[in-house]
Amino acid sequence: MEKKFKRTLVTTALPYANGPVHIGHLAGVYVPADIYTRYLRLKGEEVVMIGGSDEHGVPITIKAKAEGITPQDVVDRYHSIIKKSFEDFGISFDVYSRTSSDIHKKTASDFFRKLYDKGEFIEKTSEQYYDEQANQFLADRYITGTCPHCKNERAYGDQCEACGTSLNATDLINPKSAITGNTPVLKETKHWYLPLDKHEPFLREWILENHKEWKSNVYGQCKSWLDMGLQPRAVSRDLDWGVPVPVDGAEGKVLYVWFDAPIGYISNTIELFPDSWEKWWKDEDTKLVHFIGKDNIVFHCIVFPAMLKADGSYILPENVPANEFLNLEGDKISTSRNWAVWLHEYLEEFPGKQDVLRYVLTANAPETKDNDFTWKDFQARNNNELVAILGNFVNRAMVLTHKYFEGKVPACGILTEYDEQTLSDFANVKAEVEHYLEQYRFRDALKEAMNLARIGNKYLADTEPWKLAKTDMERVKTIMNISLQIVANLGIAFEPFLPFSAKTLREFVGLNQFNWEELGRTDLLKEGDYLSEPSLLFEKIEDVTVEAQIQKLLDTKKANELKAYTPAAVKEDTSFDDFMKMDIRVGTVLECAKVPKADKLLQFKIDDGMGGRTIVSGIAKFYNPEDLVGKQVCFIANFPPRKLKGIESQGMILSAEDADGRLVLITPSDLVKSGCQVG
Ligand code: B3M
Ligand code: ZN
Repeated sequence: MEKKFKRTLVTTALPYANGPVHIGHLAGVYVPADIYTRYLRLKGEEVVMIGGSDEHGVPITIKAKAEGITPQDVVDRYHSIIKKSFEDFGISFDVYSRTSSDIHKKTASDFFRKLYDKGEFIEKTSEQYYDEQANQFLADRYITGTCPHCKNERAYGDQCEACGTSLNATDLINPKSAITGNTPVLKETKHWYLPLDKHEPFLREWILENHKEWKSNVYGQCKSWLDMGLQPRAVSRDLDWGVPVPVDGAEGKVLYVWFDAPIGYISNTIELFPDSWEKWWKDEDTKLVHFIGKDNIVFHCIVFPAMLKADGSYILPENVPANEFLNLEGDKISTSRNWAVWLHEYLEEFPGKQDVLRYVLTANAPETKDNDFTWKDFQARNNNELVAILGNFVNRAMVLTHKYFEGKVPACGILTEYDEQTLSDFANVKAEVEHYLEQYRFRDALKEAMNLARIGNKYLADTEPWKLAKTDMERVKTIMNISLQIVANLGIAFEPFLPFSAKTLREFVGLNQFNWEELGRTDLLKEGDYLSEPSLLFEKIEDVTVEAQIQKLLDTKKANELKAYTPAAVKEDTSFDDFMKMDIRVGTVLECAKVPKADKLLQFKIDDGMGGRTIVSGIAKFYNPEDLVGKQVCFIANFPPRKLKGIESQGMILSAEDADGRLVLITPSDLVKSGCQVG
C-alpha cells in the first residue's frame, strides 16, 4: 500500500559555486524537480522546493588561489550567476540560499555537535601529507606526483586523470605540494568518522527491502555499495575554508563538504520557515524527495540518511530520483574544458527561448541512461514538435476564431461522434500525465502532454473548418469552440513543463483561474469570451543558427587541443654565429600555383628585392594558391638551389607546424620592403 503524505519537500542538489551552471545541471536535476513541484502546486498540494549553492570544499579554495582572490569572492561571484540562471529559466525555488550563510553554519555545526555528544562518531588519527613551508595539511587535490600505474607526472592525490585510476595521496611517486612545490612530509592528524558500517544493517533493510520501487539505476548503485561493505567515513578535513569543527582542540579543521552540504537543505528550509521548518523535516507525513545527478547517489541514499538516522529526529527520503548524465555532442560535459552550453550564454544567444531548452532537455532527459544533447536535435525538436505541432495548432485555432468570430469564443452546438471521440481521447491524457509524473518519468509525461496538442492538430486537420465556413457556420462554431477549449487546456497541461509558454497560452484565451483538476474539461471557456491577438508561440530555428553553435563547440575543441599540446623538446644549444649564417628575408608572393602531380607542393614566384626567385614549398594542403598572391612570407635565401619535381627551388619558405600538423606561413606583422632581412 502506498503511503499517503500530507506534504512534499523537494530538494535539489546544491551546485558547487565554483563555476556557472550548464544544460547538464538543468536536465539532470532542476528541470525535473521544477516540473514535479509545479505539478504538485497546480494540484493545490502543500509543497516546497529547496535549493542553494554549495560553497565549501577544496575546488573552491584552489580556484581562489589560482585567481589570487578569497574563496568568499569566488562563491559570491558564482552564487549570483547561478541564482540568476535558475530564475531566468523559471526554476521555481521557494528558497535559493547558500552554505556560507550564518544560518547554515550554525545548523551544520549544531548537527555535528549533537552527533558528537551522542557518541555517533569515532575518532581516528592517521598520517597525512603536510606542507611545512605553507604550514598546512594538504588536501588530496593539492598534491601532485607521478602515477604509479601509467607514470603520468601530473597525477593528483586522489586520481590520475591520464589513466583514470583513483589513488591515495601516499601512492604517488615523488609527491609535491601544489602550493609551494615542496615535497610534503607525513604528519599525524585526528579526524572524526561516521561509522557507516554500524548503520549498514539498517540501510540494507531500508533501501533493499523497503524501497524496491526506487529507479533501477539508483537502487542498483546502492546495492553495489552495500554489497561491497560500508566503511567509516571521515567527516572532517584539515582546511581553512568551511564550517569549523565545533569541538575543543579542532583548530584548523572544518566539516567535510559532503557532511555540511546536505545539511544545507535543512538550513535553507529554516531560512524559509524559521518557525515551522520542523514539520517539513521531522513529521512522518512529509514526503522528502531528493533530485540529484547519479554521481551524488551514495551521499543522498547512504551517507546523509545515516547522518539523519544517527540524529534520530529526522525523516528519511521517500525517493531519490537521480538522473544519469547528459553529454554534449558526444563528449562528457566538462567545466574545465569549457565543453558545455552555459545557461547564461544560451539566454544571450536565444533570448526568450527558455522553454525551448526546457522542452528539449525534458524530451531527451537522461532518466535511465546517459544521453546526448546535440544542436541538430535541439533544432529538430523545436521545428518539428514545438513549432509544427504545438505552435501550429494554437495559431490556427486563434487565427480562425479571429477570422470567423471576431476573436470571440463561439457557442458549442451539437457534438458529432467524432467530436465525442476527440474529447474522450483528450480527457484521457490527464491520467496519463499524472501517472508518469508520479513515477518521476518526465519524458513520458511530456510526451503525453504533447499528445493533447497532437489531438488538437489532428482535429482541425480532419474537420477542416476553413472549408465548412462557406456552407455550415453552425458546425464551424462547434469546431472552433472545441479547439479553443483544447488551447485553454494546453495552458494548464504545459504549466509544469513550459511555464513561460503556458502563461502566454492562458493569456491568449483569457484563462485566469485554473488548477490541475480542471485539465480535460471542455467548458473552461465561455461563449463570448474574448481572445487576445494571436502571436507566434514558437519560431523556427534556422540552420545558420545551429551551425554557429556547432562551430563554437568546434572552436572550443580546437582551443582545448592547443592547450593540451606539449611543444617538442628544445633542440641542443647552438651559437649566435651559427644563427647569423642563415640569411632569412621577407619576400612578397608574385605568383603561386599548384605543382602538377604533387599534392603537397606549391610553386612560388617571390619578389625578393633582388630580381625575384622561384621557391617550391610543401604547404599545398593548407592554402589555396590564389589566396597567397600579394602576401609576404619569410624565406631562407642562402640555401643551395635544389630540384623538386623538376623545378629548381631557390630557398625555403618558413612556416610553423600547429598542434594538429597544420602548416601556417610566417608573415611579418606589418608590410615591409621585399628583400629585407630577418634577424
Ligand atoms: N555540490 C556536488 C555536485 O554539484 C555537490 C552536490 C551537493 S548536494 C547536497 O554535483
Ligand atoms: Zn595514471
